[in-house]
Formats: sequence, structure tokens, C-alpha cells
Amino acid sequence: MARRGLLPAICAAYSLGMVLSQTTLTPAVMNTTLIENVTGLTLTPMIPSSTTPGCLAFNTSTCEPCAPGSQYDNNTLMCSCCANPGLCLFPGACLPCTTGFYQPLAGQQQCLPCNRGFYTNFTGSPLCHACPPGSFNNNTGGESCTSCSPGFFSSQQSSTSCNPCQLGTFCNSSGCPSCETCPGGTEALQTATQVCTPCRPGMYKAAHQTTCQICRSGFYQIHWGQENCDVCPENHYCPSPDVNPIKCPSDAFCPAGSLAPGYCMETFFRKVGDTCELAPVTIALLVISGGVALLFIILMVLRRRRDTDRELNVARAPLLRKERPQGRYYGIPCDAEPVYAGW
Ligand SMILES: *[C@@H]1O[C@H](CO)[C@@H](O)[C@H](O)[C@H]1NC(C)=O
Ligand SMILES: *[C@@H]1O[C@H](CO)[C@@H](O)[C@H](O)[C@H]1NC(C)=O
Ligand SMILES: *[C@@H]1O[C@H](CO)[C@@H](O)[C@H](O)[C@H]1NC(C)=O
Ligand SMILES: *[C@@H]1O[C@H](CO)[C@@H](O)[C@H](O)[C@H]1NC(C)=O
Ligand SMILES: *[C@@H]1O[C@H](CO)[C@@H](O)[C@H](O)[C@H]1NC(C)=O
Ligand SMILES: *[C@@H]1O[C@H](CO)[C@@H](O)[C@H](O)[C@H]1NC(C)=O
Ligand SMILES: CC(=O)N[C@H]1CO[C@H](CO)[C@@H](O)[C@@H]1O
Repeated sequence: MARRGLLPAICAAYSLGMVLSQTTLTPAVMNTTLIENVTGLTLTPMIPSSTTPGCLAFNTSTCEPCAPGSQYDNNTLMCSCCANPGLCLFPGACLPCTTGFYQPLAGQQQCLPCNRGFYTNFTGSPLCHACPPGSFNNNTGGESCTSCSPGFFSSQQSSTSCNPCQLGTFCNSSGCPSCETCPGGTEALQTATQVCTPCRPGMYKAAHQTTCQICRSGFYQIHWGQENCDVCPENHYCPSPDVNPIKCPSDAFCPAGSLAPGYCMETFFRKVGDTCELAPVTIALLVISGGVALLFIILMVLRRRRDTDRELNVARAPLLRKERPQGRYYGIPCDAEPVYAGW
């Protein structure tokens, strides 16, 4: 019975100790309590006028420079009683720099704001930290950095802005230190891309390429987001890269990679196995036209021969005329009338 009542008491005491040790461990709390304690003890008699007589209460030979990360405190006699600004009776009497400010040197009157691209998120800092890659900060006196939005990145430390992802790359979360190339079968056609878009049917993109490409002629792809295209199979043809291969007509040729079926020249040829042959109608036509041509040649020859005969007759005609007497009657040739010598 006694043990059952004792245990919770021990636990309560233990947890109380934990709480106490946690609060007293924090340095900031220690320093402020120290200052409060000292001021409470020593300043009560001489707060009002803050003239030199009050300073007599202090042993000012103990003044020392404020530590890095802190500044001279104008509002307390423990600092203003010291001969030089930047000195206080003891380091704890100085003011720690607030968040966003820092002071790397001892004995300074003021803390400095962190530069753009830098920050400090705790008090009493002797330095500022660079914004890590993937974040930025465009203000002086920054207490924190802002993560880059999805689609943007910052690859350098202490960035003051983020850059949009380049074409072909993406960032799908906030705080990207770099953008990644879109995976195979997807592309990014705009800058600041958050999600890559899959290639359309009829197109493909290998992992290393930046944009989707149209399938080469004779290839096809009917699915979205593919890394390659398939060759149009034999006995099929692929008129468009984004449709299923079409079965070859029985009277046409379709080797693998065909864009269109290959036909024998219509009506004059026909498909026989793997080749084209003359169609029967063509053979008949050839025979007929051959006969016609032969007949025509014969006719031409005959006519030519008759023409030569006539030329001979014409050539003889003047000879006949010259044999006749060429008398003149009053200046008019008697043979003015043409003599018809033809047949
Ligand atoms: C102030 O100092 C006294 C001893 O001088 C100490 O007992 C007390 O806990 C201190 N106060 C605080 C708030 O730390
Ligand atoms: C002032 O402090 C110093 C160092 O602690 C000491 O040596 C000196 O005696 C003190 N002077 C007075 C007047 O208390
Ligand atoms: C303290 O006083 C000095 C001189 O008057 C001034 O330059 C400085 O800015 C003041 N510091 C603070 C923190 O007010
Ligand atoms: C300060 O920033 C660091 C880094 O971002 C973080 O780990 C830490 O928790 C921050 N501290 C406070 C008090 O915000
Ligand atoms: C950063 O701040 C400066 C001045 O405060 C301003 O001129 C500049 O445009 C800002 N840059 C960005 C990226 O916001
Ligand atoms: C973001 O991209 C990474 C890498 O490409 C991937 O592993 C992850 O699943 C993506 N997350 C979302 C939410 O899309
Ligand atoms: C800024 C400052 O004075 N910090 C001090 C706070 O108290 C701890 C412990 O006493 C010191 O180590 C720090 O230097």
C-alpha cells in the first residue's frame, strides 16, 4: 500500500526536475535571469537620475568589451557607466543581437543586419548563415530563408532569388537545389515546369532527349509517354505514326516499315507472289498496238514511195518545156500561161 502511493510521487518529482533542468539549460534564459538578478539587486537605489553619482555604486575598473554576438546596452547604467561605449561591467550586461542581426567583433555598440542571402534564426549570433541551396532570401536582416517554389531552383548558397527550371527540366517539390531532366517518354515545353507531360501517341522521347520526337517514317506508337516507336510490321502499313498498323490489301506489297501499300501499276500489271507481272489485258493491248504500229509503218513506206515517183515527174517537166520555141510577141512571153505538168 505504501509503495503504491510512493511511486507517483517519485515520478512527479522526477518530471519536475526534468522541467527545471530543461529551462535552466538554455543559455539565453541564464543570461537574462543573471541580468535581472543583478539589476534587481543593485539598480533599485539609483534608477531615476542615471547621473554620475549612480555609477559610483559600480566598480567600473571591471568594465570589459561586449562579446561578439552582443552589443552595448544604452539603457542600463552597467554599460553607460563604463568609460567607452561598447564596454559593460560584465558580458552578460550587453544586449545579445536579435534574430537577423549579428556582430563578429567584441566591444561594438551595434549589431549588424544579415546581408541578403544570409540569415540567423537565434539571438546573440556572431555571424549569419548562408541560405542553403534550394532556398533564398532577398532582405537584409533575415531571420530565415524561403524555400524555392516547385518549378524553381537555386543551386548556389546565399541566393537572393530562385531561377525557373529550364526547358526540358522540372522540379516537383519546394526547395529544389536543381531541376531534373524529364524522364524518358515525358517532356517539359515550358520553363518553371513542376510536372512533365507525357509524349503524345505518334511521338517518343529517350531519357537523354529534351523534347518528344515524331516517330520516324515507317514507325508507329499508339500509347502516351513512350520512349521509342515500333517499326511497322511486315504485311502491314502505317500511314500515320499514331494509329495502329493497317493490314496490307491482298493485291499490294507491304514490307516492314511501310508507310503505304505498294501496288502494281493498276490494270496493266497484277501481283503474282512477290512480283508484278503483265496483266492479260496488257498483253492483248500490246499485241494490238504492235499490229497497228506495223500497219502504220507499212502505210508510211508505201506513201513515201509514191511521193518520190511524183518528184521525178515534176523534175522532168521543165526539160519538156525548154524544147518548145520561146518567141516574144510585144514583150509578153507567150508561155505566160502556166503549163500543168502534173498528173
Ligand atoms: C537571483 O539570484 C538569487 C541569488 O542571488 C537566486 O537565488 C535566484 O534564483 C535568482 N533569480 C533567478 C530568477 O534566477
Ligand atoms: C574592482 O575590481 C577589481 C577586480 O575585481 C579589484 O581588484 C578591485 O579591488 C575592485 N575595486 C573596488 C574599489 O572594489
Ligand atoms: C546607443 O547610443 C549610441 C550613442 O548615442 C548610438 O549611436 C547607438 O545607436 C545606441 N544604441 C542603441 C542600441 O540604441
Ligand atoms: C534555425 O535554422 C536551422 C536550420 O534551418 C534549424 O535547424 C533550427 O531549428 C532553427 N532554429 C530555430 C530556433 O528556429
Ligand atoms: C531584391 O531586392 C532588391 C532591393 O530590395 C530589388 O531591387 C530586387 O528586385 C529584389 N530581387 C528579387 C528577385 O525580388
Ligand atoms: C517527384 O520527382 C521525383 C523524381 O523524379 C519522383 O521520384 C517523385 O515521385 C515525384 N513526386 C511527385 C509527388 O510527383
Ligand atoms: C551573450 C552572452 O553573454 N552569452 C553568455 C550567456 O551565459 C552563458 C553562461 O553563463 C555564457 O557562456 C554566454 O557567453
